[in-house]
Amino acid sequence: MSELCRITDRETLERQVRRIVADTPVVDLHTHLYDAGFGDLMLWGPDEMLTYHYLISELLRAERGRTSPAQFYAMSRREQADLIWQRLFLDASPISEACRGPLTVFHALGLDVSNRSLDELRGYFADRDPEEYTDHVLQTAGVTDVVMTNDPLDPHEVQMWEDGVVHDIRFHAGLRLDAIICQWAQSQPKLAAQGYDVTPDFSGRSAEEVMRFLRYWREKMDPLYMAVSLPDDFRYPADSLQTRIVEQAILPLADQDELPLALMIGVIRAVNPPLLLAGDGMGISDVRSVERMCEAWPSVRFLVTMLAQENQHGLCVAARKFPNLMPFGCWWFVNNPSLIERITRMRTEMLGLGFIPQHSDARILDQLIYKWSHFREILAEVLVDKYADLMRTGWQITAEEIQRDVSGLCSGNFWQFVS
Ligand code: HDL
Ligand code: ZN
Repeated sequence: MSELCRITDRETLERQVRRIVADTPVVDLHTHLYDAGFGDLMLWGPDEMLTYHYLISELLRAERGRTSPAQFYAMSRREQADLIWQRLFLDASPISEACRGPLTVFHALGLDVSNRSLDELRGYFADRDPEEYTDHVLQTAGVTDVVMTNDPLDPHEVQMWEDGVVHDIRFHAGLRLDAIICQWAQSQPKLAAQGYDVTPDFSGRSAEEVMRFLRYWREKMDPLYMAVSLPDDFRYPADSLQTRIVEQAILPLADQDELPLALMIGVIRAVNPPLLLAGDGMGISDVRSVERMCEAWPSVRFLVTMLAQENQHGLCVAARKFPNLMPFGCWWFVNNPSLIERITRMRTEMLGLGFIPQHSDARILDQLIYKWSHFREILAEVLVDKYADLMRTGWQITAEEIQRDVSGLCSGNFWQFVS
């Protein structure tokens, strides 16, 4: 190894790691974003950011006894954003992670938040061209590619695909399965109406017909993977309808068509229904079910993230046992600095560099800026400590090796796993 590239002191190590982590482009493997080709499905700008469902749930707590969920949702988007800005940013310091996010975005865009004028901030976004702004946000966030969430039973989105939507190649499809797996009662009639021979109890030719339906949409969307959010009580094996659909249609398709399967496990939908999208909660899930799927389907590649912090250690242990299991991201209710740090430290200690540390779950384009800058800060600090631990043994690390490692975490591990 050449003398020139050895890092011999912590100060140099910190400088190099922070630079590399800040500058290394990422692939965002799970988002709810759409590019401008999808028209009104693309969400961006301050009012959309401020009415992110994470902020809606925080607003409704602050508004208890004053504004009901129904009253809030009856407001215009602008009125909702004005109320959230007033209550969560002006009437109290915006220290929650969901509040800090938009401020990070405004700051990264060079806007001055010190006078706290939402109308002035709105002015920056007026007349922006969505495609030009997309380039600016991706470049500012250091994101090269994102994976969308594409539901083949969403009539609005389906029409766009059927009409031949021309979309941005940086926005890859993720074939979403929740309507099939988790809402079969509602979806079965829709599939039957499209000519698929499927039954309410998933009997007869239902499994092969669901596979035929998903293969149609694989052709249409060219997804990088199939994905589903599963409830905390999902079990495998089990005699539940949900598990039968997974066992008889989804896993065989993933296996036969070599299409990776992303499992996001632990959501409890609508724990408080009037909150709508903001009303989902979480439960502790069963890692043994993940292990049994990985064991029963060794050639299927499973991307797995879990919603409960209590499941993160078990997921790391499971990943040590099953090479076809790739843990990813700090999802939703664990996407907070204190938990991201704890989870990422644990993953490096148990999986080395063999995991995908983060995804954004962004719903609004601008969020990419804060979700990734907040994460990069934490990743850098974890890696500095881990490389410093190595250096104390006499092991010498180079900037080139750090770049190699960080590129794997930020994109290489994902491309290698799904290709
Ligand atoms: O099921 C999912 O993909 C979750 O990410 C939900 O969409 C959730 O509402 C969310 O946006 N979490 O960040
Ligand atoms: Zn999501």
